[in-house]
Amino acid sequence: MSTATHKDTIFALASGKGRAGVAIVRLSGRHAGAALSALTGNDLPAPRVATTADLKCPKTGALIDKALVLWFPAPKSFTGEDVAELHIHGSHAVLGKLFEVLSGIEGLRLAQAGEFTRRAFEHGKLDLTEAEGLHDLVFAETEAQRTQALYQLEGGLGALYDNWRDTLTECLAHLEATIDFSDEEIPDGLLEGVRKDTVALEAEIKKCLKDDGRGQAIRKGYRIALLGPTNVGKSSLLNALAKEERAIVSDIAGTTRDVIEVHLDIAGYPVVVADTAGLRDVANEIEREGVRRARGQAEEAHLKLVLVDQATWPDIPEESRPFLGPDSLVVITKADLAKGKALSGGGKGAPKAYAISVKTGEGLKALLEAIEAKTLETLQSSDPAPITRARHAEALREGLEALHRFNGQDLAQTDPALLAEDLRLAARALGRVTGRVGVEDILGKIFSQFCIGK
Ligand SMILES: Nc1nc2c(ncn2[C@@H]2O[C@H](COP(=O)(O)OP(=O)(O)OP(=O)(O)O)[C@@H](O)[C@H]2O)c(=O)[nH]1
Ligand SMILES: [Mg+2]
Repeated sequence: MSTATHKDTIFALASGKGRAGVAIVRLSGRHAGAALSALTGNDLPAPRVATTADLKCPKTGALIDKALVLWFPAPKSFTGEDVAELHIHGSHAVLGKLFEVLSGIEGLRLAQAGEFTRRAFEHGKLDLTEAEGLHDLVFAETEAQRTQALYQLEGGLGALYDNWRDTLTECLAHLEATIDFSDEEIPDGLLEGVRKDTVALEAEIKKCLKDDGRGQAIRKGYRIALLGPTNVGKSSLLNALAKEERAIVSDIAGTTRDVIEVHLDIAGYPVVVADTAGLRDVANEIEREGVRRARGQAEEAHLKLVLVDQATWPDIPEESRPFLGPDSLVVITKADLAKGKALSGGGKGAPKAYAISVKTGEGLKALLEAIEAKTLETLQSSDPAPITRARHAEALREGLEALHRFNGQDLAQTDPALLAEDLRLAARALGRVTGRVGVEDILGKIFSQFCIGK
């Protein structure tokens, strides 16, 4: 871990934007203490004790605000550096004045996105998975997102990857012993033990990779695409699910062109429902682009709702048929117009069909229950998700490849130095997930996704 020392002291609003009773401005770096003293015109307060203070412009002596200040000397702070927190009144004018004054203090500058967390990482306060967990917790909107983010922030995910890496390091040490020592000095069964551990690890990583997608779906939402011909009632269903008029509904075929998304909380899980353009062959360039986007949504979706008008039921329009499958549900729309026509079942082997009417509300509850069941089937598990980002999966795949190569070699017949290289590669790949090794090149990308003040 690098022990970075930063020249600049950074500051930013750590609390939410907009008018509020209290806003928190955080300073981090070696000038934080001097800046706090200059603002209060006093000695530094006792560490970690909330203290009231008049904040004044050091140059003019003019009062900025009455504040509560906190002083966290390094290394016992969020970033591991000297940190000061100013709890001020959360108005635009107070913040504006304070920022103007802070910018005028020697050595201070506004923080970039994610810079506080990056410093915390560089000072060993958080590993990369914990930093990502912190980011996810700040953005969590549903219970499942909160639980997953907190597990990650608390080091659960990092511990899993560290354990795997420890196993590999131990195997590597045993293997290297066979290079450095003579046969008589090496205990019996050493190589067999290594093989047993690496085979078990390969199986475990493989199992986790199968679970790829769950953690990311909890972060980004379980995706549902509404698909079907024009005028079938896709936008009407979207509005019914959102319980507000999000999409334009009209009896003009081809009303929806762009994808319209609504975010729902279903049983504590995040769900993103996407309304799409009606599927049809059209000359109009804009609508054709809409249809292309609809197909893109269908590809990305965890669940496809294939909408069929009761008037055409049980025929499923040609364009919609490719979307039928185990990850789709058929929805028969406008049931209120069915005039006694039977709308159940799609025949033997056909996917289960749900008849609904957004006019009367009929069938909506059963459809929602089916959506909930599908969501839980994919996202619910008693185990925390082992992969919550694409970069975790990439590193795991790379580690698995090296491990698989290692396990494919005859340990007694192969040069231990060559064997060791594969174990080293696997360990390095896993180490990148927590940021223990070789991550300089990706740090900028990871932390720039954070917000300013985090
Ligand atoms: N009677 C009745 N009419 C409905 C129902 N659902 C939708 N409609 C009507 O069907 C027409 C088309 O509805 P939309 O929701 O705009 O259809 P769409 O599938 O989004 O259409 P495009 O955006 O053109 O692809 C509108 O006039 C709606 O009022 C329903 O359950 N019952
Ligand atoms: Mg529409």
